[in-house]
Amino acid sequence: MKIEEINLYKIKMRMKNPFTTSFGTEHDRLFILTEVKNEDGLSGWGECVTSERPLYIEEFTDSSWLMLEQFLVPLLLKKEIKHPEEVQELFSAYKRNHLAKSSLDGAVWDLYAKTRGISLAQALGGEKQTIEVGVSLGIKDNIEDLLKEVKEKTDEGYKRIKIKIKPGKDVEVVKQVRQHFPDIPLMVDANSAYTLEDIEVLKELDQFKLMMIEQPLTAGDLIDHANLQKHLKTPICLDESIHSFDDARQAVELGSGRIINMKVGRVGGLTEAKKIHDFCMKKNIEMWCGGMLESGIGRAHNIAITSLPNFTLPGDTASSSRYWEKDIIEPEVIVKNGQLQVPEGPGIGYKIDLDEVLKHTVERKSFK
Ligand code: OSB
Ligand code: MG
Repeated sequence: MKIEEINLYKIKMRMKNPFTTSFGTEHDRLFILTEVKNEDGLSGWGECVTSERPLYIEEFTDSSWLMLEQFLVPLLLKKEIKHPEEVQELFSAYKRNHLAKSSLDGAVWDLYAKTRGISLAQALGGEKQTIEVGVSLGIKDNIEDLLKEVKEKTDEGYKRIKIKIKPGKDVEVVKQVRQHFPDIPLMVDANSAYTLEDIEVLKELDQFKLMMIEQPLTAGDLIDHANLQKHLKTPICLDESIHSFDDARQAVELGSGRIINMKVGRVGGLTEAKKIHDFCMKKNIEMWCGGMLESGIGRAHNIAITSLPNFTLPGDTASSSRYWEKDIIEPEVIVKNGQLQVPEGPGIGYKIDLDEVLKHTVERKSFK
């Protein structure tokens, strides 16, 4: 297929509820949608899962916009693509900028699946028809609000609850949640808010039967995590430390954690995500699909990758309605009893609601 046209949409969408992590609170999502068109006018869609500020990762929405328009779009436009794996190769000379790269990589994968009349899940080699998901709960000002939300989400059937923690809002918070919900599958995510100096606090978390503790230490670190894992019974799950296949390989070799949170954007796209998946499967490293407060398009990509067999633990892909008054896809993503059906239609398997996309578009650029 030939990439005849690429459209970038900068989108601003208000979240139903603000989301707080150890690095700050988000009220609005400012992100980018990418649309790639082939010679038949067929469109593939991707999402650049950046935020307005570089708090989770060094990229931010305006940096990715520049990266896309100055470097990545010119490389892809007018190219003849036989297989989406070529996109990663095409972008490889430019360093990092994985969220930007992934947004075009994902759009090309979607387009490729559509040209073949198969689902994106199928194109990736996924076989699951149903996937299991949990939900990620932000830091709350008071414990009552958190307990209420845990109850609500547990009643809705989510397969596990993840709560965000930070220094000063950790042991006591987890203790309360455990007292009220002794048996739910529970985990915590620190978003790299601790150092090895905090080892005693982190060890205290061992008493709460947590499934895992996600990214306790610095983003990018593998060595301190390996050291910490030796002192913890609770498995460490890596998020902000895994940006590539080589990171995953080295993390496994060093023993930096026992579980990997896969975010397709963070590793630069579906091709790299699949490579990491296959490696983890061989090495018996469990994994699950993380979330970046995506719109329906990013959510659809997450569902497709989660259909691969080594996504053995519930991910963070919750219902559209948890985040948005109205999502930009049809139908919306609906979780029932903690389960999602993997769509069988071509590509991402959801229709894009273009009116809704344009309603939230604050900047737009077309390349032909
Ligand atoms: O660390 O997994 C994270 C949201 C934004 C940035 C980082 C993270 C998160 C979440 C929310 O945990 C996941 C979601 O519901 O999409
Ligand atoms: Mg995380």
